[in-house]
This record gives sequence, structure tokens and C-alpha cells, in this order.
Amino acid sequence: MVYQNDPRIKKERPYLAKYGCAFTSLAYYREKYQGIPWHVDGLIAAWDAAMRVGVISGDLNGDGDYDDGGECEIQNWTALCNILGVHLRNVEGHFAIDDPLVKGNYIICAWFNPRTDYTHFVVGTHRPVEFDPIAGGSVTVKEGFPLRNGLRVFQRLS
Ligand SMILES: [Ca+2]
Repeated sequence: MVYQNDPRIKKERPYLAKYGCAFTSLAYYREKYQGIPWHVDGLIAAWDAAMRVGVISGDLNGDGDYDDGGECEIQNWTALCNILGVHLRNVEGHFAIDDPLVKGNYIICAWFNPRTDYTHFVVGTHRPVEFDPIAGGSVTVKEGFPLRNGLRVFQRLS
């Protein structure tokens, strides 16, 4: 699997490297469950396509970067699934670990590290997580905890 902090991605798409955790956690589904591996070029192309059509928000305040509030955020999860070619459909809302909808569906989960104040999406709600989009494992998962109501739920379409 390609990681969001892959050296080429860091160089060529720094905002994907910085903010692409949920994006990469969704992309992982294709490689793991549909058997279609990712390469850097394909992941970058999907990121660019999502930015181009506004499925991931762009430079909202027009200051030339993507670091401000609401920027580089996923606007339409199911549309992103389609761009990534993952056979999933988003269930609207934020869910807790004990929600009945969580069972049997594909889940990505926001973890929070109070020390760094970072939030980071991965596949998994307990350590060791199934997939962490940071190669070698993120500090957020090492030190932090899954946020209550931090789950995003996706129904498998095939
Ligand atoms: Ca901006």
C-alpha cells in the first residue's frame, strides 16, 4: 500500500501527505478488499481529481495555501469512494464504536492525541490498527485514543 507520507507524495503533493489520512484510509479498501494495488501516480491522480471537482475542499480563502479552516476536507464521502474506485457507500453521520451500524461495515476512525492536538484517521478502533496511513505508524495512534463519535461508516456494495 502507498502511504500518505510516501517520499514522492511528500515532495509532489505535500497537502496529501499532510491532510490525506481519511482519503488514504478509504483508498486502502481497494487494495485490501478488491485486490487492486495502488501506486503513487494513481493515488496522486485520484487526489487531484477529488480536488478538481470539489469533493475535497480547496483554497477557500484564496490565500494560496490549503492550511486554513475547512480546507482539504472531504465534502462528499460517497463521491470520493467513486473517484477512488472503492465499492463503498457512505452512511451519513458520525458514529460511536458501539453503534449497531458499525458491525459488518467498513469503518474509518478519527484518533486524537491530546499532547500534539492532532486528529488522524486510520482503519481501526484499537491498537494495533488494521491500517495506519502513516508508514511505520503514526504518533497519534501510538499516544492517542479513538474519538467518541469519531467513526465514519461505509456500506460494502460488493
Ligand atoms: Ca487557504
